Amino acid sequence: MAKKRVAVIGAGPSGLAQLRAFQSAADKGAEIPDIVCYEKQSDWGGLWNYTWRTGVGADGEPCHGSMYRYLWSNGPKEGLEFADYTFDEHFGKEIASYPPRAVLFDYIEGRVKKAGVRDWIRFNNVVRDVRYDDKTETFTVTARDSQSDTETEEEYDHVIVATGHFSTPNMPHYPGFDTFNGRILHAHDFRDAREFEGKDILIMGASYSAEDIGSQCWKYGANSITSCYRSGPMGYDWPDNWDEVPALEKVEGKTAHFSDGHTREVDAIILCTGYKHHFPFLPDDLRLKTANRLAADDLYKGVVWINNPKMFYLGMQDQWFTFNMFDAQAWWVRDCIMGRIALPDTATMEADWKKRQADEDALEDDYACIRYQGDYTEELMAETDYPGFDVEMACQQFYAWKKHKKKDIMAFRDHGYVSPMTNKQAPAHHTPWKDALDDSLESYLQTS
Ligand code: FAD
Ligand code: NA0
Repeated sequence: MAKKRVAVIGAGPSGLAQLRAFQSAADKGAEIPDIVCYEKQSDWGGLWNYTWRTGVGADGEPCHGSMYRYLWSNGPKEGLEFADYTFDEHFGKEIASYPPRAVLFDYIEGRVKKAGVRDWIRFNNVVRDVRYDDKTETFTVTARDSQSDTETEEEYDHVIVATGHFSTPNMPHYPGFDTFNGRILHAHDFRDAREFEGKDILIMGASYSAEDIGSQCWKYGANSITSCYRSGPMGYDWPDNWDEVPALEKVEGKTAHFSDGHTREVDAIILCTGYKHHFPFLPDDLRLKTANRLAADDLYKGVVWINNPKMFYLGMQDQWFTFNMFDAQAWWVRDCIMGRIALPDTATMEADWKKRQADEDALEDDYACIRYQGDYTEELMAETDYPGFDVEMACQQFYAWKKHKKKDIMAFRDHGYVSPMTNKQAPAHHTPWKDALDDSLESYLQTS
């Protein structure tokens, strides 16, 4: 029988987890399918591959990057650590718990360099179209190589979509935006907080981007920060020059009007209003449509596209757990493709995601959400040979992180946590986050 062919779309943390999953099976002597990974950027790492570009990239495609300079992990690294490649192994020592982007990029890259899977990736290749043929039971993947300016069309038995879902901005319109006398941008296009030094800024939204982009602007010298919420406030004990206020109603000139009647003069508006699941390369019958939630629509076990179970999606959930959850998914998808895991009938798969959503809807608070996603990760891990880890301990680190944020939102990154992989306590970072203006790998890793 001819070898199966598998297309992986995207070489971010999810796609790379998939490559590592197959490579680890090959390492143990299994015969694996032929894998081709399409990556539209010139390097791997997904969002962790920083670019200064915004808008349209050099290849004429929408720029994928939503990362900005000076970003430090928003959760403790102990919650995202790979079970098969620890921070300790990569850096040769324990490092502090909230690594900046460059440090996490180095860690992600370390594992796949060791696995030797770079040759499986076609860089500068944007997937433009995927079609399924019922007669041949294969997918045709059409991609454009931006270097050679040529198109390829190839057949695959399986397609795994790992293109992320924090790249296409959700951009609401409010009255007065079209005549605002300042800059309006989405978090996706935010790059360097120093642009807003001395400025009065309005942040819209009340989630991670709002919290962190506001914090960056505060750290790098914005004059004032006003953040406004639609549903509920973030509710942290903000610094004196940060006000959290109710919803924006309109802007007039540079004046922002809020629903409680008060007004504020602002120089720039940063829309931290979230992202859309967007798959312009997929036709209706293959395209996932879901809200940003812990149990996505139409995905059995959170990964199998129930309308055509030869197709898979990785990392499409909202995320507490990240890299090790993507691993759990990738190992599970690998085993499904390799015939080690059998899929049930469509009705059972449909009932599965609906039950997961009903369970999610019943969760009472963030602590329960963390546990829920930990349980999901554990469920998938238990069905494969992924090394596994102490999920309960990882949850405990997340709980401590939440308490540290509540206590002091500008100092939570000064804490260290215990690795669920090595059981070792991370050291405190040498400089408090608010004073550490250099986010380079060299600066972070120095010991004093
Ligand atoms: P991505 O990282 O988005 O990678 C997707 C890849 O697919 C990209 O390389 C892209 O170029 C490629 N691609 C897209 N479309 C195509 C196409 N048509 N053809 C070919 N290739 C394509 N998580 C944490 O754990 N800790 C954090 O501190 C953290 N910070 C974050 C900060 C920001 C600003 C954002 C937006 C997210 C953050 N996240 C964080 C969450 C993030 O989602 C994950 O860490 C991770 O990057 C998701 O990996 P992914 O591979 O699923 O998607
Ligand atoms: P994110 O914060 O970009 O995190 C993504 C927010 O936008 C919600 O508060 C929502 O309000 C609000 N919103 C949406 N539409 C609105 C509208 N029309 N008017 C006003 N407000 C609106 O997005 P979401 O989806 O969490 O919140 C949208 C990801 O990026 C996260 O996974 C996070 O981990 C990652 N991230 C990480 C970091 C760091 O690591 C930094 C930034 C982002 P409502 O009313 O719907 O609640 C440091």
